[in-house]
Amino acid sequence: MKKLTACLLAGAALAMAVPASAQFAKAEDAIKYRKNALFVMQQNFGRVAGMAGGKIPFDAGVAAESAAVAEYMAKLPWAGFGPGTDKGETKAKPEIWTDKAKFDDYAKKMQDEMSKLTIAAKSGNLDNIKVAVNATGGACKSCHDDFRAK
Ligand code: ASC
Repeated sequence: MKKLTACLLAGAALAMAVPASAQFAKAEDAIKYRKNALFVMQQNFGRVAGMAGGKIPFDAGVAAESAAVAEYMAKLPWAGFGPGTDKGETKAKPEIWTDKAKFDDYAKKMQDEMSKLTIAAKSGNLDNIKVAVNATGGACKSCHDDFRAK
């Protein structure tokens, strides 16, 4: 019994530490998962970008919180791009699975830029936030250009 509990706890800890190992019951669920993670990420990033672009009044607290949520969400979508999830309700191009290393590089670059955005947003300096928003948006765009269907 003790062993089983230890095993379950270790499994749970691993699942939390390594979201990329997430398993899904169906390919459809993985597709939904990655889309929803990207959606929540974009809503939070978009709010900060809106402030950087002067479309939304700048609120340093909201910017810092939104950037932190976007940074965390940026970790999640990749687990949903496993084998067999290339077909369905998705704009993901087949090249994601044939040129995985390039896709992974883009994913990492975006997460790195998102982390810098969190730091900039925490600083409360709007000029720093603008620079980081542009770099992050650029990382989103380059991946979309290569790997997202129109
Ligand atoms: C967004 C969004 C993207 C990126 C991209 C940046 O807010 O939805 O796909 O930023 O437009 O160029």
